Amino acid sequence: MKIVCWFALSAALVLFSNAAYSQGKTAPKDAKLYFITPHDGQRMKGGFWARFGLRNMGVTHAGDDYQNSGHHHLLIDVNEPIDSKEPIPQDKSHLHFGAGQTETFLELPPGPHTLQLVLGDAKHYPFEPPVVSEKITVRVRPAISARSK
Ligand SMILES: [Cu+2]
Repeated sequence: MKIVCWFALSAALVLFSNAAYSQGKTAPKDAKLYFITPHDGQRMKGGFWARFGLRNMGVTHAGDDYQNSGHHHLLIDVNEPIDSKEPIPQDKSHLHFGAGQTETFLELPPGPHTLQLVLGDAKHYPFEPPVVSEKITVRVRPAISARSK
């Protein structure tokens, strides 16, 4: 019976700590997240490197709970606003860079695409206030082989 109670208590503590966590970690007001490349409106011939810049905060691995640091997330063609009470989703349009990467090679289908960076904390929650980059648009040109069809 005692064991059951202990589990119930620890489960309650886990729930409580997660609830407390979802408030969002505070970020320095002068934190700035931005794209080093590409720039807004840039036209691409094919695959390209996206490089992430961050000022006044540090980049660390997902799971590392250091103050004023987090890991990058790249949002591709996402229109919904960031919900600071929820962890950043993990799917094809929300890429996590949990190993502390600051760049990635992107190969997107032809056409316009929006890109935006969001910094997430150890548990993938946005900061408070959210540390996000400008949303930029890039245009990927169709490949020559696709054009001739
Ligand atoms: Cu993440």
